[in-house]
Amino acid sequence: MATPLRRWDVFCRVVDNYGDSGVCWRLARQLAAEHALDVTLWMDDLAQLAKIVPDVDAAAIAQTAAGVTIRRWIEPFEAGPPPGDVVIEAFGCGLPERYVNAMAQCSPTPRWFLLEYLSAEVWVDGSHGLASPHPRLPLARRFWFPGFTVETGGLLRERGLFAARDAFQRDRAARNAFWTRLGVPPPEADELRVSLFCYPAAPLAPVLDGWADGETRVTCLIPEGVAVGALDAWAGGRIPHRGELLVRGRLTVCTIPFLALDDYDRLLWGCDVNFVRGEDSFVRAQWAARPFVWHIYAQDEGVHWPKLDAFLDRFSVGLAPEALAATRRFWHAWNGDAAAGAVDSAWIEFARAGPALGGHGDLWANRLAGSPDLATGLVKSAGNGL
Ligand code: TRH
Repeated sequence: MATPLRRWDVFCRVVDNYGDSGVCWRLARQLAAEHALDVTLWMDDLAQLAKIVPDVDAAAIAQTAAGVTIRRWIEPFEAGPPPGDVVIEAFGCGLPERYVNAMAQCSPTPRWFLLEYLSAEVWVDGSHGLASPHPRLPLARRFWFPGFTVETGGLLRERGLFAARDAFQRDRAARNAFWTRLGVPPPEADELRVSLFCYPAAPLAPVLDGWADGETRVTCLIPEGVAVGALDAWAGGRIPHRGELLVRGRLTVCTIPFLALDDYDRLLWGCDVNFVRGEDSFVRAQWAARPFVWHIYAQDEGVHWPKLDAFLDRFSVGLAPEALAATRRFWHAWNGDAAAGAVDSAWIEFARAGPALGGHGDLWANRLAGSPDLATGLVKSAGNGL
């Protein structure tokens, strides 16, 4: 009988922002909690992780949180415990040479997966699972592409996530307690509650002005540190402190704390529209199944535009054409595409599509949840010797 592949090592180098830490932590935590695996997360910088997982000590060399061993990845890499049975190399971070040499000495050699960035582009279906032999050593590596189809490695989705979301959305007392903890009033019946997470370049001022002058009451919740420059310019240097409300016309802006990962989910579940960015918050907004707006991570030579449209092409199946057109236009305008026209008028159309997008979000989330989640797919694949 094959020995179970119990020891997993996940390697992550933090390039920028929070997504690298968020994705790798989420994966490590799920492997430990749902698959009873012995997981070590090697991370070169724990500052971002400590911000979204308050149990983590950014200065510790080794620690345990949520059943995961977390070790600071320090170069030169010291000989530590023997390599895991399964090794995940996240986002092309490269493994320490000493560790790779130790992998080659193992019998059998560890399963090695190259976890890639998320993309909805069609080529991903054909690239997921391909082997990439090591140039020097008898080690096989395999690409693991997250994605939106059964041909890909799927998306991170914890067991019981939808049930937790639905319970929160049904439980007014729990929601009110959450808003109180964040220092914001619970929503009024006629209010549109918006969470805002974006990159600094987002055209925030015209959207905030549009909300201030609009017909609907909007409350915009902004985690501390997000879009500070744009917000500061718009507020004339008077960004509201945590717990303070800045009211302009029909708009109320509230600064909330930068939340722990699981509270961030609650924020998305509790808002009517979620502005998200990058990779992990983008996926969480899809699980929240409320209308959302994606600020994509901009790349050189505009290579992010086909990624944005590839996602919209997949997402739009079954969505009414007017709602799709409004979404495409507002997402393009929010991402700085001048051809999409004025971002404030694009918002008006997008807001009108809200009811259609709400229903569609549920269908989309349920459709995605019909495929295995990313962690389960990896466990199966490793166990099958693939
Ligand atoms: O922070 P991001 O922009 O991160 C990434 C990385 O930059 C990565 O290098 C890049 O390639 C990728 O974007 C596209 O956005 P992301 O992926 O959404 O990660 C944010 C994480 O922070 C996510 O796990 C949710 C979490 N978060 C909280 O836990 N609390 C909060 O209050 C907020 C706003 C976010």
